[in-house]
Amino acid sequence: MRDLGLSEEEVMRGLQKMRGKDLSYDRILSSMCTPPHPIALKAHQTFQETNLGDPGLFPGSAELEQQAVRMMAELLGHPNATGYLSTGGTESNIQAIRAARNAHNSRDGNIVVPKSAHFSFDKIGDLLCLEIRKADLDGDLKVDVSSVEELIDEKTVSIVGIAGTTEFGQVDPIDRLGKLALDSGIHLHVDAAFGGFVLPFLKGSWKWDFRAEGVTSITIDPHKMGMATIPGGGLLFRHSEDLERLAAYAPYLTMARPKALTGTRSGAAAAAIWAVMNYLGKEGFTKVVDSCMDLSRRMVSGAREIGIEPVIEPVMNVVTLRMDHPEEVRADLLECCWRVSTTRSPKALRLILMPHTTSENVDLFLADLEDVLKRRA
Ligand code: 0PR
Repeated sequence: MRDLGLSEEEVMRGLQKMRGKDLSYDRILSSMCTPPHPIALKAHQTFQETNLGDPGLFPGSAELEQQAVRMMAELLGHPNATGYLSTGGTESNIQAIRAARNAHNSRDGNIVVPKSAHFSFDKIGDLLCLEIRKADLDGDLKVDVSSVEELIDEKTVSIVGIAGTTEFGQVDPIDRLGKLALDSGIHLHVDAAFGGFVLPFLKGSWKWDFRAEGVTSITIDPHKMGMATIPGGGLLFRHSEDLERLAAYAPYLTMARPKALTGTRSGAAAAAIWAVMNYLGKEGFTKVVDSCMDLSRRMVSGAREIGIEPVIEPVMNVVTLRMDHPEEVRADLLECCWRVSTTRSPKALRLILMPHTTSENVDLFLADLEDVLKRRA
């Protein structure tokens, strides 16, 4: 650190220089994040100094958190669900599995996750000393329930289903997993980090949330399709005793039994989540999701016109285009300033059509993709 401080102008100049190195979102097709909704930014700024780690000092912020949790609980089909706002999908998944492990009271257990599970589950295995068993997928890239069943034994503390897989945006058969969990007397955690703010606004009668019997907890991320500021995550439990299993004891705080994984945590995130949900309402979110789905369909039909097929018909706003060497195509597209990602199996180019993407950019992207593929042919 320097001995003497800089002027405000010098600091700001230094910051702007670095900010200039960051990419703007418009040509990013690889991210599950998007610029926060303007109302989220305003809310965030207003609550920047608040700390939900000591909620008695910030009762207004704490009320916003409770109300945001209640809105999400209602969205997920169980208005009485309890939970808290986390830093994102990783924390929510850790905490859900920690609650399941504590309910099982075992220290050498296992969990069964789909092969498509997010890498946060590998961290969970390490952190919570659980064996991570990976179940096969079917031809549609949904988890094969019979494979899950085969992997369960008396040491299994939870099974996991994904409502919106990271790579393909697929939804596992949560209702069938729920029945299996009930029959086996174990938890079913649903990772809807991405799908949580998409699936409720799609037409169709999915049973993937608390409406499916046997679902004990759900991860839902406002900082992805919820358009809140980072870090904004959510974790909900069907039964309040599962949330209690996360409590620590801190008698000197204004809340003696905090449940979050982190100590100090941002009230600004709670304000941002509360603000976007109230500002947009179900009608506003439906428009956002409709538009992202329109763009996904536009991407797929444009790809078909240049001879590329999707791996699956998009269930959500994740489009995967099947090809042999997606990493090389990705590198070529980078030269046209497009950021895309790739999948491992089956091999594909992965595109996420987030609220920041426009139809003009989808068309420009498709034209560049066609050029890249022609050059490689
Ligand atoms: N569960 C699922 C299904 C996810 O897709 C993700 C993240 C998580 C859990 C973990 O969430 P946090 O990252 O909030 O802890 N999915 C994206 C991914 O890993 C996150 C992401 C977002 C990556 C923006 C890159 C990026 O630019 O691909």
